[in-house]
Amino acid sequence: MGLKDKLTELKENALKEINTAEDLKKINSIRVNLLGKKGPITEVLRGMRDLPKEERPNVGSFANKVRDELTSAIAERKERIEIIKISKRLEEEKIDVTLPGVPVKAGQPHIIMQVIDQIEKLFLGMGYQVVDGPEVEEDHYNFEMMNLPKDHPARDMQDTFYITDKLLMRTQTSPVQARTMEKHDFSKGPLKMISPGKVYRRDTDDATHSHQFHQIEGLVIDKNITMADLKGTLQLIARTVFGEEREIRLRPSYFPFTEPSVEVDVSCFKCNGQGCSVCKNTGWIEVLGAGMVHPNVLKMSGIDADIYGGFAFGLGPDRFAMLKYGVDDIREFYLNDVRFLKQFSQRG
Ligand code: FA5
Repeated sequence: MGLKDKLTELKENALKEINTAEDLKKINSIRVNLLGKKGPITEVLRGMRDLPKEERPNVGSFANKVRDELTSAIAERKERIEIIKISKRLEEEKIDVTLPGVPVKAGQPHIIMQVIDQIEKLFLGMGYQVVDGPEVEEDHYNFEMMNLPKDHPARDMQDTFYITDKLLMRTQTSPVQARTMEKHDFSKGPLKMISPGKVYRRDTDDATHSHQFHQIEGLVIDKNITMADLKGTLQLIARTVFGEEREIRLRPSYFPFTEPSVEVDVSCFKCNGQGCSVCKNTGWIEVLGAGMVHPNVLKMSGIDADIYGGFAFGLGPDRFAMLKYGVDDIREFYLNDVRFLKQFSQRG
């Protein structure tokens, strides 16, 4: 058999093998065997040495043609195998859109935030602005502008985390009162604001006290504001958050920045006013302090106390949340145990 016939036969057999190869591994091994240095084509070409000189170019170019044909047959087959592989995968990985979905675990606002949101909504509806203040506060705003000069004995009412002589972790949201009053332009109308946020005190943690807790400050300054406006506002807050059934009481109290001052208690959720360990046997839980803004506070913020007056309050959303949801230990709010928190889902 001549070399050309040998090559033709080899090509036909190789093409059969190439076109029936099922995977890339197989096609790669065919390529190496067929076209490699020890492969049959190289072998045939070696036989050219025995051919007469004039026949060599003819056979040589035929051999190159065969090699090119096989190379492109291999490339085509390779591509085909890839396509088959992809369509097989697509077939296998088809998504069944009728299968039920995997539920996604959604978070929710913390129970204290839920109370703050509720109170914010109530006040926004009455035209109050919501104001933010810094948690790292100046002694000047936290105490002095609130009518608590240095060495005033009432500073002991709020044991303080000091950072420097002049800087502290605010013990109350009341400094936002001074910050807002200083900036207010009364030609544009009365001042009505609330300010929710975190406050810090060196209190010993127990069932109703935490060293970090929340307050919502409220402040209204205008002409002719009376104690009756304050009482009506406090009653509205209590009814909105707790419903009609829970009672509130006002007790005379003292704050350096209000005169007169009151403290507001809500009847204990646990014993319904009978007295228990949560309310320390009083039947009541203190939830907020309030009063008529002291003239000194107005004056220090540049407001004419002969024309303007108002009321202020500072309520504890943590205590509100305890009463509203029947939580008998404030520390639960700060442990962030998901099993506890998810009991109060807004989604029901
Ligand atoms: C004040 O902080 C005043 N700034 C409130 C105020 C504002 C009075 C404006 C008048 C005018 P007091 O220290 O009582 O007041 O705290 C207010 C409320 O914060 C309390 O009624 C209580 O609900 C809450 N509270 C106080 N200490 C703690 C504590 N350690 N843990 C949790 N809640 C607390």
